[in-house]
Amino acid sequence: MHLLGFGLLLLLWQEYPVFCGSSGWTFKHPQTIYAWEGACVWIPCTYKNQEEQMLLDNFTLYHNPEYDKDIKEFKGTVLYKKTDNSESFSYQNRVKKAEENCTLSINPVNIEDSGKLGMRVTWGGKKEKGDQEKADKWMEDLYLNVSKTPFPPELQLLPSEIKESELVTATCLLHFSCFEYDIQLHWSLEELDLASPTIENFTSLSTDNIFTKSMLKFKPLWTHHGKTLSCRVLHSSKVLSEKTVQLDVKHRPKLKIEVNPREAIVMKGDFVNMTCQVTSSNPEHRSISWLKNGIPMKEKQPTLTLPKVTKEKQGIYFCQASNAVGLGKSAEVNLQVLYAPEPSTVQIHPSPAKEGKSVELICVSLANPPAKNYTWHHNGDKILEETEEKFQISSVSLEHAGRYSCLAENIYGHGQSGQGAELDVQYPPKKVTVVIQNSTPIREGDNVKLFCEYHSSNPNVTRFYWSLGSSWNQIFTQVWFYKVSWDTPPITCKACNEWCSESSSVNLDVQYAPRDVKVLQTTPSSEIRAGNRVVLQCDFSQSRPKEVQFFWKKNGSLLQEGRELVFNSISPEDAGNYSCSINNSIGETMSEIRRLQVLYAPRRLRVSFTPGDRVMEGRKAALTCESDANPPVVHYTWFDWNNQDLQYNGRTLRLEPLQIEHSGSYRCQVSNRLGTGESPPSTLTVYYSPESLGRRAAIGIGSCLGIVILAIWGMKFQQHRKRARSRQGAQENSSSQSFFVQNKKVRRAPLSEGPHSLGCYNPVIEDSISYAALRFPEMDAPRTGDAGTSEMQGPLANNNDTVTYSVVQKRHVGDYENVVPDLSEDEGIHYSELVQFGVGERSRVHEDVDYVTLKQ
Ligand SMILES: *[C@@H]1O[C@H](CO)[C@@H](O)[C@H](O)[C@H]1NC(C)=O
Ligand SMILES: *[C@@H]1O[C@H](CO)[C@@H](O)[C@H](O)[C@H]1NC(C)=O
Ligand SMILES: *[C@@H]1O[C@H](CO)[C@@H](O)[C@H](O)[C@H]1NC(C)=O
Ligand SMILES: *[C@@H]1O[C@H](CO)[C@@H](O)[C@H](O)[C@H]1NC(C)=O
Ligand SMILES: *[C@@H]1O[C@H](CO)[C@@H](O)[C@H](O)[C@H]1NC(C)=O
Ligand SMILES: *[C@@H]1O[C@H](CO)[C@@H](O)[C@H](O)[C@H]1NC(C)=O
Ligand SMILES: *[C@@H]1O[C@H](CO)[C@@H](O)[C@H](O)[C@H]1NC(C)=O
Ligand SMILES: *[C@@H]1O[C@H](CO)[C@@H](O)[C@H](O)[C@H]1NC(C)=O
Ligand SMILES: *[C@@H]1O[C@H](CO)[C@@H](O)[C@H](O)[C@H]1NC(C)=O
Ligand SMILES: CC(=O)N[C@H]1CO[C@H](CO)[C@@H](O)[C@@H]1O
Repeated sequence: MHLLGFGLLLLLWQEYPVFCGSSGWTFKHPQTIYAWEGACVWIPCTYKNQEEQMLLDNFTLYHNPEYDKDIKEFKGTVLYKKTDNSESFSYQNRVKKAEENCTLSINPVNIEDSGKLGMRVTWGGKKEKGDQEKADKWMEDLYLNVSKTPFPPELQLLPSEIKESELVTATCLLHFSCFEYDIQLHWSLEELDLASPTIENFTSLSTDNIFTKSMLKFKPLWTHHGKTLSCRVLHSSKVLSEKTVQLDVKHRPKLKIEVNPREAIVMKGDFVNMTCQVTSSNPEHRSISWLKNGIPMKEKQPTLTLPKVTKEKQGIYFCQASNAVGLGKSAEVNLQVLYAPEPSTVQIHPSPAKEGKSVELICVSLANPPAKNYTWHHNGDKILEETEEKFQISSVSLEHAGRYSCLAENIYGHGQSGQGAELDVQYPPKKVTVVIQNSTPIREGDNVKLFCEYHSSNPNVTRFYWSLGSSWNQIFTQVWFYKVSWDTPPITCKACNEWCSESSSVNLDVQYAPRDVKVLQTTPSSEIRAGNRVVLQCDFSQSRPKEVQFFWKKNGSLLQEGRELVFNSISPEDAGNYSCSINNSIGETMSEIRRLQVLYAPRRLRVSFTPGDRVMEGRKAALTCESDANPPVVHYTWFDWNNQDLQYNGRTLRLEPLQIEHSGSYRCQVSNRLGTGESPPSTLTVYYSPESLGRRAAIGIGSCLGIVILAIWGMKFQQHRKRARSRQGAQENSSSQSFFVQNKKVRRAPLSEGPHSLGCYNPVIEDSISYAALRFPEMDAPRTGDAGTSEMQGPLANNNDTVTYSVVQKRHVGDYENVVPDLSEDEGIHYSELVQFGVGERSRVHEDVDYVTLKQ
């Protein structure tokens, strides 16, 4: 149409000079009109003149007009003519013209009508202002191309390269349209239908162009490749013409996979082949490759051969190939290999299992189709109740431990039972005990070896813990306790693998000597006085074994056995350090020393003289009051022979200078808070000094002494003789008095002077004075107070062993007498010693003494 439009413009431009100078006429119509024999043409046409009021006079349509210069008129076949008087002529009655415009129609149109058509138009001007008739003429050309047969439409595809599934627009264009000749454009695709096409029809019959058009929009499939698309021109269902185009659809390779056997289910060991065929590819494909389960295989050939399939060949296969458009894949083939169950394995979850927990056993045996029937074995024995693939033991115990195996079965047979699996049932150590290795009872201080033993354990015990009462220490299975104490607490051990088990606690039962031994004074509760009943008890806190023996010791030496030490009447001599000891089979424990004090009134009183009981006047003498008391005496009272209190309270009474009048017997009296004691009187003799002698008349006093001695001696001697005859019987009692007499001459009777009770003598009367000292063995002082009987035993016992003797000794008189006796002429002097028991100390002074020994 553009071309036509352009041609019109060109024509107008060419025509323009023709009408140069005349008023402008504008015609609009298609330049060339196409049609075919038997159809019709419709020529839309409009014209326009600048000047108004111009009326069309005559209209003539020429076929191939020629201008005749001679007559200055066009010549040719007139197809149509109309004059202003409304006369009209239509060639063969085929041509028609619209009233208002120059639109023409020729129906039917013949091939002879082809050629140039010329429209000769004349107008008559208005006869206004009368002068000159105004007129105008115009010749308008157009071309008519009538073919003998209907011509085909134009067919165009956009885009020019078609890809599968991409939208394509096909345009079918026919340069023809006529109201009176109905045509349709019909699309068809060889052998195939178009999937959801959209078709748009257009018809144009305008001054600009004339056409009939149909647009087909579709997405081609790869199968459309090579097929022909045709656009047919139909008139009254009759095909007038058509235009075809072969579709070139670019697409990925299209592959076809074939399996032999077709169902792709084979028995193990069968032969399988697969072929891959490229059914279509535009452009040409490159090489084929195979994939199994999505993983590329090595094979590049179109045929994949699996000579003896195994279960590993099972899977999903496909092949693929690519070209410039992309990658094409074949359909998938799921190759299934059927086989009897394979040797089974057993899975145990969890493994190892703790006793009491739940365990699941699974029989794993590959098979296709999957195994249906299962047989379970435990340690070779069939488990009748289990026929499933898996089963549970809700609370596993030791009896479940062992080897499990299973047999699986499907329609192709049963597999072998494989190795199976071991169910390892684990548990904490069982029956943990502490074992004491020592065979004999354990004694305090022993070294003890203990074992932590257990009955069984799975897994093995890895560590042991020991507890002495509270905290735990990791040690070994055996443990030494060195020098166990008597109060070792109970011992517990733990044996542990993954878990720990504790033993019950074990008492070592340590044996020990009695503990906390002490002396208790049960009676009296306070101080002890002589004569009291005293009970001491030996006490202890504990002892193992319980059998004990008690021993008492006084001052270190064994006293007696028994728990209690009883003094019915205690004496001062019982005072001392006491201790008790308790023993059992393990040992002996000694108490601390208990010091027993006995309080008693004064006893054993005696007055002693220093230097002696015979002192010369003018010298000095000290009198001491000796006593035994607890608590000790502090207060002394002295009495003379007249029972007169000497008003002196000290222990030692000093007389200085001595006078004859001091002679006499003295005694003392003492007391403590327990009582009072009095000594026997003791006599002090004061004799004259030589000076005094001169003043005194010598009176035979000495004879007095001699008589007295003789009298006593005679009596005593006879007594001894009797005893000698009766031998031992008298020994004990005769201790008290023995004496000796030695006398040369007795010149004088003893002078008896007042209170001088025990013997008297006249010391120096003559130069030949003989004298004798008579001394009595010491006797116990008379007691006062409450000295007990037991107190008496001590001295008695001593007396049995000792000697009582008396010595008559010739005294030196030189110290106070200037007449010294001649010792060498002492032959006349007889000493005698009476030894009563033959044993004992002798007098310390032996020299110049003659003895007479009388043995009994
Ligand atoms: C010409 O006039 C007819 C009426 O006489 C009208 O139907 C037609 O559309 C006109 N053609 C053009 C091209 O204007
Ligand atoms: C008519 O049209 C056809 C196709 O367009 C063309 O080949 C032919 O030459 C034309 N005939 C004339 C006489 O112009
Ligand atoms: C276009 O024309 C065809 C016949 O040529 C007809 O079958 C189709 O329905 C028309 N489409 C539309 C949208 O008019
Ligand atoms: C595939 O197997 C079939 C049937 O067994 C056989 O006919 C065919 O030749 C085999 N193809 C190839 C490529 O081996
Ligand atoms: C498998 O079990 C089913 C049902 O328990 C039984 O009928 C069938 O015989 C068993 N198959 C074999 C091969 O034992
Ligand atoms: C467990 O103890 C036993 C006996 O002592 C021994 O034979 C075995 O090897 C031990 N097992 C392990 C895993 O240590
Ligand atoms: C106690 O023993 C010591 C030494 O063995 C001894 O000297 C002392 O006289 C004893 N005393 C008594 C009261 O037995
Ligand atoms: C008794 O024991 C005391 C200490 O407790 C000690 O001083 C004293 O000498 C002991 N007496 C004897 C006689 O052993
Ligand atoms: C206590 O010791 C003595 C002497 O050692 C022994 O004979 C006696 O059996 C012991 N007593 C006990 C209860 O073991
Ligand atoms: C102007 C013009 O040429 N008019 C002519 C129209 O046609 C009639 C009859 O054919 C002629 O007489 C007119 O002269």
